[in-house]
Amino acid sequence: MTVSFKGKSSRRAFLKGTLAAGGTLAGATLAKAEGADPLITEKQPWAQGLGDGVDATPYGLPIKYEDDVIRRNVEWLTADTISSINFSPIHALDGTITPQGCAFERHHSGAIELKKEDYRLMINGLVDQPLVFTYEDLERFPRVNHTFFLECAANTGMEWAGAQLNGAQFTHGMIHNMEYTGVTLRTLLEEAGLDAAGDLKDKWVYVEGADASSNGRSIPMDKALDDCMIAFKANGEALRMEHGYPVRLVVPGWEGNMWVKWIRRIEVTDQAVQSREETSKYTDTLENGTSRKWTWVMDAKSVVTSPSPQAPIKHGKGPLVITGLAWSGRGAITRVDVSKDGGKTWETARLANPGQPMALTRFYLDTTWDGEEMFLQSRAMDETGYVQPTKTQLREVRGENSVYHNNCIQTWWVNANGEAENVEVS
Ligand SMILES: Nc1nc2c(c(=O)[nH]1)N[C@H]1C(S)=C(S)[C@@H](COP(=O)(O)O)O[C@H]1N2
Ligand SMILES: [Mo]
Repeated sequence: MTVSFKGKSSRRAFLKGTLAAGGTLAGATLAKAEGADPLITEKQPWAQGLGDGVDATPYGLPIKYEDDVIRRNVEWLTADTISSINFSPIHALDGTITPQGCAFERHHSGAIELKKEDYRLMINGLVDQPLVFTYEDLERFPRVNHTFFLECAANTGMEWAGAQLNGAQFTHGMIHNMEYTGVTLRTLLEEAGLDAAGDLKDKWVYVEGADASSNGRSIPMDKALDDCMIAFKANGEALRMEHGYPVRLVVPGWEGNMWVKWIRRIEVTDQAVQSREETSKYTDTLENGTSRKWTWVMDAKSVVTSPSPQAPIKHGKGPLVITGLAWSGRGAITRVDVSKDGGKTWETARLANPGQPMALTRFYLDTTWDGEEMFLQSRAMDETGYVQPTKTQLREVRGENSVYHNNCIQTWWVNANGEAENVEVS
């Protein structure tokens, strides 16, 4: 096995560590008090006075001890922070729902402030009756609730040429998973009437946002009528400004770029617009220089979120919870395997809950760490039978000219101190 470290490519002999558990799983000292613990035996300051009243924080923030669990950007990635991206702190989250306050942002011309009163959504083109909805109009259509992941097609895009960024937040954090409330796009298209469009099979909708970039994208009518949503709430509350307040488009399982924020117009057309965002961007250049286009679906993918470079093992050998996230734009995750030896052997992880279509799935491997180095990987499978590829397999098909749609298996090298680093094995 060849291991390549960040920024360099060195050969390392792979330690054939005996991964057999040391036999002391319930590690005798795991929860046993060694002596008098003042935190148990002494009355603590927080029990000697009163806490905050209920009016202290009308809208709460995370407690200050968690203030490192925040979105972060990588300064050298973009020229400025306006047309830029930051990353969800997935290494520090658990479960599957991403709180809006730390869900990654991607803007092409910055996040805009748009009041509900000033909000308009227009449907035009090949419809029976062009319509303009206000925000209040949207609230009067039957509502649906669904949880979906949004992954930017560029997620993991810096890793094509080699291990690059040191942390799950940076390699895989262009993703979030929220419960959306809104109306189906079908409901609104049918309100405008689609008879004028004739045969719907070869029709498209062109969607654009109210921001300066407009971020226009063409979506096949099939998808528009299938499961797209016009959403105004996420995780129960209004969308945050940075996620498209007051209304965004939800395109389940498809690349994040199509999820137009501050959506202002939907045009029914008889062909794709071939906009900037679907020609010069969000296409995948292959080894021979030609580019794939219309690569809308996000293929199955997974990552170990802990341990990982930002979440080292601090407790030494013994019981260890390995955890991570898996997802597929083609349906539900059915199985996730975890390897500790760079893909030589695999153990099937426990799914915290049965996989939901096009939503994040949490997995756990409850294991025993023998204190030896590990080459940690996870491998997702979805309901179509698709198996997440290794980096080598992905490169065979895609070459190294791509930015988008890198869904290869990730490796963390965990050393004997429990520290983890982004590496590549082949
Ligand atoms: N109007 C508009 N919509 C947009 C964008 C944008 O810049 N403007 N960025 C797109 C991209 S590339 C992505 S990945 C997602 C990011 O959504 P988020 O900021 O809520 O994470 O929004 C998409 N929708
Ligand atoms: Mo994106």
